[in-house]
Amino acid sequence: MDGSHLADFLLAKDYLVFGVERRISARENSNTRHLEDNPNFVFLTGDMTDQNSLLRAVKESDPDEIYNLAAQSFVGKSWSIPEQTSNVTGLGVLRILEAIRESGKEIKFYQASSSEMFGNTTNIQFKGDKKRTFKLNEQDEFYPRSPYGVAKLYGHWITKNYRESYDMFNCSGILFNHESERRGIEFVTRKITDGVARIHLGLANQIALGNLEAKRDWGYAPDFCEAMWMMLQQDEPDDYVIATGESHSIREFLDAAFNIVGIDDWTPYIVQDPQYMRPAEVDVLCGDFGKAERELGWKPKTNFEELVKIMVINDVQLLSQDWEWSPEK
Ligand code: F7E
Repeated sequence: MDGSHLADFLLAKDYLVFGVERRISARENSNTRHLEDNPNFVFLTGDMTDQNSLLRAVKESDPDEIYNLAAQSFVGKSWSIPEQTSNVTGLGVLRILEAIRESGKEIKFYQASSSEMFGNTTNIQFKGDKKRTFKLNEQDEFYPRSPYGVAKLYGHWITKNYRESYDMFNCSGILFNHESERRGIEFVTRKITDGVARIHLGLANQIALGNLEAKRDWGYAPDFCEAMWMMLQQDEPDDYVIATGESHSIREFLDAAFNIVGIDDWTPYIVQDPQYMRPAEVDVLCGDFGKAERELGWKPKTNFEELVKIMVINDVQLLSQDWEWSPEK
């Protein structure tokens, strides 16, 4: 999702963009299909677990900027594949940093850090006071709650460490949840908007979900990708929280999504399934984007209601056209 939005953004700024793609037998390219005929976009084959492929990607593209958006990014699955998650999401960052060092060039580097690194911080720091919304900033402590969060924390610290050790231009964006019509179907927002569209069109009659009480700070991915670029245009590298400053529960997301198709009471359509519960949950996340606003001049452009509307309408349109993903399309 982020790679395709960032590519669109950079291409509009006349960049020549190289996208590193991992080889898989069934290529899922619905988010990048529109880039294939663009003469300013080039696919390279690489893998975050393969140091030489990253060295070659840097050599072939000879870049001025590198954005690392690669990860095993699904928190829920990180308990099933903890080692692979650590290797890709954590050590993969080290491999890119090493490839940059090997190139001998000054290459600006952006690392996609995550609000999942804060994990349980809100509960610990604010003693679980559920009546208030606490906004986390760059100074708050990290307390990851999943193998994914732990791996992201490694990526965050190695990015900072190489900045300090080798004077590299490395920035981390601590991005809170960000979604779009290109979001993978396994993430809760898209799972809901796809399910709502199916229910609206008579194609399904329920959505199975896990914990409905969790609260997240949900922004719009294209807004957040602009912040990534802004970080690399600064004189000095630094780390920034990127968020909307608003937190909503899964229940509130359901309210907003069903409301768009004219359904007020969604309870008959939702079932709770234990398989979607996590061994350790992050109850609430809300970010303070004050530093990004002051130093980068960034703030979110799309609010929660607009985000939900974009996603629901897109899913209704996709399904109305009998759109079904297949590798040939
Ligand atoms: O879960 C709850 C779930 O999987 C959000 C990634 O981009 O943002 C994302 O991580 C919440 C959790 O995203 C279902 O328990 C309930 O509390 O959409 P999600 P995430 O885990 O917050 C961060 C910032 C990243 O860095 C990650 O890469 O929703 N939830 N029922 C469910 N979640 C899912 N996936 N499926 C359910 O059925």
